[in-house]
Amino acid sequence: MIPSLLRFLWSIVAWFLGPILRLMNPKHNLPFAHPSRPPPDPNLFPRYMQNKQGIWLRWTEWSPRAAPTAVVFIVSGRGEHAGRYDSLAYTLTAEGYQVFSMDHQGQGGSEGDRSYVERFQDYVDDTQAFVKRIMTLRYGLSQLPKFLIGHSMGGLISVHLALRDQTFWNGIILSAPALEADPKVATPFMKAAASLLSDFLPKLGFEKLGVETLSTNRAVVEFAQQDPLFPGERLKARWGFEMLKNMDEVWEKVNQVKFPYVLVHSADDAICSINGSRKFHSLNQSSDKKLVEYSGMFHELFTEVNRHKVFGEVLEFIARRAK
Ligand SMILES: *[C@@H]1O[C@H](CO)[C@@H](O)[C@H](O)[C@H]1NC(C)=O
Ligand SMILES: CC(=O)N[C@H]1CO[C@H](CO)[C@@H](O)[C@@H]1O
Repeated sequence: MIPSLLRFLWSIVAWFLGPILRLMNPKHNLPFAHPSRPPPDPNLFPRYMQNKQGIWLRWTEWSPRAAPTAVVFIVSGRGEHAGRYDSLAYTLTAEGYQVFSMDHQGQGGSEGDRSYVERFQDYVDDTQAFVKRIMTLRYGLSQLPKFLIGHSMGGLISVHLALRDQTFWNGIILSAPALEADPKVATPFMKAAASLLSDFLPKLGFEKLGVETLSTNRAVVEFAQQDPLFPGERLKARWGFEMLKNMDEVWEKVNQVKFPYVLVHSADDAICSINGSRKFHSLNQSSDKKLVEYSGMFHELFTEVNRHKVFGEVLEFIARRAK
């Protein structure tokens, strides 16, 4: 009661202070990267690309021993970086697939304000530009079947990306996608407050998410606690508002979804509820779709003790469509 009252009073104060706060938090306050800045030496930093905002984004690739038979793009979740997908990527390269992943702006080895984005669609634009760049650089790969694997926030990015060009991808794999906020948290009042703060204090930090409920695999949690590239930044106002807005957009467009997909999600996921995945799956969209529910696993199915079961689903999905 008291926190919501304070939030409400704060919204009123913020309303009056708006013009001043706007000046203090300019909307297009670019991070330290700038388009006029010379690019890093490509010989020293070959795996960087510059996005439309001038931010340098780092990417990673994993190659199979022989000529690849399919190409897979991994879209990581909030605060993450490509290195957290080594185990999944090696599993894919062992099957003969070429794998790529780019660290989102504000995350991992990429530039940008930590855990901040001006517009959620900037993540989608960056990912689309990255895919396009790889397909141009490695012309041979563009002839191969293409797959997208999105985890958590990366799942939300992947749905938006796939909707832009549904025939480009041979299949989409969604792992615990962030499609729906907990209705107990995202109340209409909270949404209104988030909208206000997103305008007036976009970089205001909120909750800090712990890593304990990422995986039941203790080794993964302990590693995450010490990973300097995964520092567990506070959620920021603009980021939160943009997430909510883009989740809502999924439900407006869900009946347009035609792309083949497999959804993997655990009923014991405390970070992204399985409810969103069940709802997405129940609304008729694609004729080629599958939802696999697990229990006893947490949010990161790809790092779980029993991840081989999840990898099995992913490999089977790709193998069937990579011909
Ligand atoms: C998920 O759905 C169930 C059943 O409708 C509900 O009881 C539960 O509160 C929901 N959980 C979240 C996080 O939305
Ligand atoms: C349950 C449902 O709405 N099914 C529809 C899904 O889409 C196909 C093709 O558009 C329809 O034939 C089904 O009736």
